[in-house]
Amino acid sequence: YPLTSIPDYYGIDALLTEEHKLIRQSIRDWVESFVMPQIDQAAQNHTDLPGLMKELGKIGALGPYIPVEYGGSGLDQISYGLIMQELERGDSAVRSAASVQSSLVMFPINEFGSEEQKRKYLPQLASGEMIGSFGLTEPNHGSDPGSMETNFKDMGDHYLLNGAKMWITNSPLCNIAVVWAKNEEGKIQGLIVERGMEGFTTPETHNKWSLRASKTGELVFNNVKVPKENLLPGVTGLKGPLSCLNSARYGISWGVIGAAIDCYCTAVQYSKERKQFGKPIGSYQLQQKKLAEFLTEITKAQLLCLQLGSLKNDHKASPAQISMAKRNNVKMAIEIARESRQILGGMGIMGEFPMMRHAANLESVITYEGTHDVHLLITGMDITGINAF
Ligand code: TGC
Ligand code: FAD
Repeated sequence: YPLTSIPDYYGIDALLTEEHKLIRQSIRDWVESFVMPQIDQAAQNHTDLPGLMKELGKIGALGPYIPVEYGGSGLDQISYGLIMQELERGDSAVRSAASVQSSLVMFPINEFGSEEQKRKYLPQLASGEMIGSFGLTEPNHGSDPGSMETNFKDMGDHYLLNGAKMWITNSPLCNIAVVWAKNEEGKIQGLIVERGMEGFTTPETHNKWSLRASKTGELVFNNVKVPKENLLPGVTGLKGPLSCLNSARYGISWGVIGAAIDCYCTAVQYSKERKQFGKPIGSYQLQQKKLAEFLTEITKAQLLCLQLGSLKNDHKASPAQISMAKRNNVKMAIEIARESRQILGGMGIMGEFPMMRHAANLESVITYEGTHDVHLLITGMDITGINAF
């Protein structure tokens, strides 16, 4: 099933610029030629796509909104969203790779880094020659990162870092990690830890049933000497890592629309071709109900993202607005993946079709970057002013 069509039921394309559409098309073409031919095997074999990060660099998918002088493309937030949508139409693992590199590694270096750090790391991260990871979650602190235990001490000419991070996308592959840790006053700060520093290891997490084409692992720090120039000077407190999450969660809101579209397009085509009781299954009301609901939900999600993108371009998107979009759209996508699989009957469980892969991937997406329930509580707090965590 080629990626030829995209539902645009409300004529939303009219609200995009020619540049947006060109960017979307170029990423779509790349997904078609690079991702689609190998993604099922990679997921089945639980292995990443070889050379993925350099490919993402070549097509401008790494740090699209980072200024050109640091190797980014200086694009707007809607372009970033459209890139994420097309990548996740291929697979959430591909979007994850781009999300982490762009929003969780390049973003904090660009926002909170020194001029030297920006010049040293950003161009190589933009080209994909360097792979970054983001260490916030710990074995004992996931939804509540403010209670993290990882810490560093000032030793005069360097910092001494101890602790461990868990569930870290691309940790086994990364050249650098942006690590959030507490200083001696218990305040959270960011450090850039480089592979090769003594005492720094990145064991891989095996046997995932989700995001199988993405590497996940730990970041372990055992008396790691981190040079003082590797501290991100521009931010202190939980708002540092949470600002990065705002950007990544925004990208996920768009990304999952891509996964939903892939399932929707496949289900529409199949329902017209597959005949039972002498008629295409798409002629039965129960199947039409599913398809009609998929398109309605995709359209609502597209409008949510487009307006959120405009707010973000104007620096007016609040964290709670981003939480609402992340929560709504991931739930929308996982439900479409599950329901559309049923439209394919037994065929729906096969690797030739994308539904099971997307549905399994979205189990991670509904959990990472703040769980479904955490985002609900963020909205609840925004409505009532009462923190229910
Ligand atoms: P709280 O007391 O509410 O806030 C502490 C400070 O942070 C500020 N803040 C924010 N700043 C920027 N953006 C946001 N979204 C912010 N939310 C809060 C807040 O103003 C305050 O600032 P200040 O100056 O007063 O100190 O914090 P809390 O400890 O009660 O926790 C709040 C909570 C639960 C919402 C937050 O911790 C949270 O979002 N938890 C979920 C954790 C999470 O999302 N982890 C994601 C890990 S990374 C990941 O999953 C990558 S997956 C990558 C991939 O493969 O795609
Ligand atoms: P917990 O926080 O233990 O939550 C368990 C359950 O309790 C959830 O349902 C949650 O909603 C619920 N819960 C928690 N607190 C409350 C409350 N106050 N009220 C009601 N319910 C509550 N992290 C990184 O730092 N970097 C990465 O690159 C990264 N990549 C990831 C990749 C994958 C594939 C996965 C699965 C995770 C990744 N994560 C990463 C971690 C991810 O962000 C966490 O898994 C997530 O934040 C949830 O934390 P937890 O798993 O510890 O669950």
